[in-house]
Amino acid sequence: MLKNAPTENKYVLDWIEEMAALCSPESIVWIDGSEAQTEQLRAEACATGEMIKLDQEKLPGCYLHRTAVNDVARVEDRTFICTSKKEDAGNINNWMDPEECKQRLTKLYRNSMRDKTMYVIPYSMGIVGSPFAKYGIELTDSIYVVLNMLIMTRVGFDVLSTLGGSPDYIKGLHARAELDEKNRYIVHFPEENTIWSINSGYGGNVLLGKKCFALRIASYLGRKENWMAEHMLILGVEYPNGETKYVCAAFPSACGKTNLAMLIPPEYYSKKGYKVHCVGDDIAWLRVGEDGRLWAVNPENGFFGVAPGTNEKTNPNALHTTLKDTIFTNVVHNTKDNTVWWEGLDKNPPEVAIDWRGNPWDHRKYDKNDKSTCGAHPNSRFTAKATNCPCLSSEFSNPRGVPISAIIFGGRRAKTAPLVYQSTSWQNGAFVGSIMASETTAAATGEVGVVRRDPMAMRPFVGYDMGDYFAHWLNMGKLIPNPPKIFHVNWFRTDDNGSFLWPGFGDNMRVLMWILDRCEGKADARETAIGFIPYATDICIEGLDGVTLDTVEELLEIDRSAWLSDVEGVKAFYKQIGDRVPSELYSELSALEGRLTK
Ligand code: GTP
Ligand code: SPV
Ligand code: MN
Repeated sequence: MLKNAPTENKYVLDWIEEMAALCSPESIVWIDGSEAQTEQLRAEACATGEMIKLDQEKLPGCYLHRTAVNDVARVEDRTFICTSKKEDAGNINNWMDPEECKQRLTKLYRNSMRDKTMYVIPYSMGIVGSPFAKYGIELTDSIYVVLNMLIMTRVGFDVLSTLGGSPDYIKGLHARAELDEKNRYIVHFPEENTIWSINSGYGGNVLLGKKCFALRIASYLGRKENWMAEHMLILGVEYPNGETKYVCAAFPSACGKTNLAMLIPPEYYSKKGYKVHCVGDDIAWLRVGEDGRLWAVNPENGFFGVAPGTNEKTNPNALHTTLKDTIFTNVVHNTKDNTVWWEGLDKNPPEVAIDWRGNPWDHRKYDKNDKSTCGAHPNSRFTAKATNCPCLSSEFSNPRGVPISAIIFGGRRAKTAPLVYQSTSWQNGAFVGSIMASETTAAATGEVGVVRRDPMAMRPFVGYDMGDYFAHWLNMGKLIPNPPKIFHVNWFRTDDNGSFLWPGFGDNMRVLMWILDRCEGKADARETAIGFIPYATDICIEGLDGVTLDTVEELLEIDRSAWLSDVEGVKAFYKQIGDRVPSELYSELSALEGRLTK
């Protein structure tokens, strides 16, 4: 079946041969990245009903896809790190013995592609040929996966020619199989550069370049090779004098990365000439540059963004990015004009519509307190090209990446975490990242809205032991002569009625400016038990409706008893991680406790 293969790489051909023998596809098709082949695949997916072609005048190049009802988010309980020693995967990850895992999954893959086509997708995370790029090949039986990978990564035969005869690529095997949730597995063999995914057709479970490779496998490689793979957006703030400063921010899934990455400055700033440019919205690969600073590249080529809540006010840049060449997943289909809709897009839900499950949808029955009445799934998404983003940074395709002034951690915390605070050193900043917590969201299956510890927003994405991951952070600090300053933000603090105190979205720029001023030594701060806190008067609220100095004071308040109970939560969490948590972090924790009880 591998006649006329576009490569002679023995490591590639032998592996595909072996996987094809296992899955028994009817044919094998190599994905070349050409528009002609892509168009043919779109047509095929539409012919079988796998995708719906939307109105091509209103939404040129746009399609709708619905996944199975039981398959709408990442499945963390079905995600495994299969290292030969259990302790190398750590206590936070699910672990399976690699051989046992392969045996179990081999049974599931056997003949799973009978009568189907196996697509071979050669792709690059990062600019093909650049020193920071890493290559992968995904085998899949899903055209939807192929079309998404074509948007999210750099696909083409140039990947194969750049790889040459080398074995240095990530092997990914994906089969939809029966979409059986009980036999759904997302497994990683970091010691073998291999990813196996079966019985899912959804996003992070199956677009293997994204969470599986660019975070789980890459974090494992980064530790060995002294770089970092992080769940971070990258953005640049351009000053009126033309200079641009870059920051990275790590927030858990569905906690505001895409929104922050594409923010539109409030008029107060835009009038003065400030601009924000998006380099990435989900993943950053970070390396120490020759100049001693930390440099970031976005290894992706598109955005897999949360649809609900995206609108002309909250995130016009994201909305405009999705107006062409976009695949929508699990949103509402407006069958009258053949367009799409989701909760929070506008106040005009379609009269004649199909919901994300594929059933007729009556918006009059929508009850915002009952998620089952939603037209779009809360984790419905758009897959859109980075190059269609109106605020895409000119540095997006710069293989060197961008130098980072600040790293920002953040989560959803109704209480406890203030609007912003600054750590006191790299070590203290790593500690701040390690004690992060956030209310869970619909991006992963399971309960929504419960606080869980999510260090560096990487809890579901570290491909090895969490304690070793913390140690790697501390070690990287020693390797960066001029490290970024580290901050923590919380856009989600609520008042006693449960309403957000902070307007968020574009107005988050006001907090970013304090952060950048701190990096330049231009803004003052108050030293508190948890770190440096702004003086309320230093957060610019000019032009903000309904936010007073008192609101900002409230947003910056630190409730010592809430923090002390958080400290107890951290102790329990560190204990759960196990004995590889570095002693430096325990010192930071007891110092924090000491300051809080003083
Ligand atoms: P992933 O793609 O899952 O990694 O999510 P993300 O971190 O990119 O989150 P995204 O920007 O898509 O935002 C998720 C949800 O949070 C959306 O419903 C947004 O409307 C909401 N959100 C984002 N930023 C803010 C903010 O500043 N304030 C408030 N209140 N909500 C926000
Ligand atoms: C996330 O959950 O953080 C995402 C979506 O970015 S997924 O690709 O499904 O992981
Ligand atoms: Mn994400």
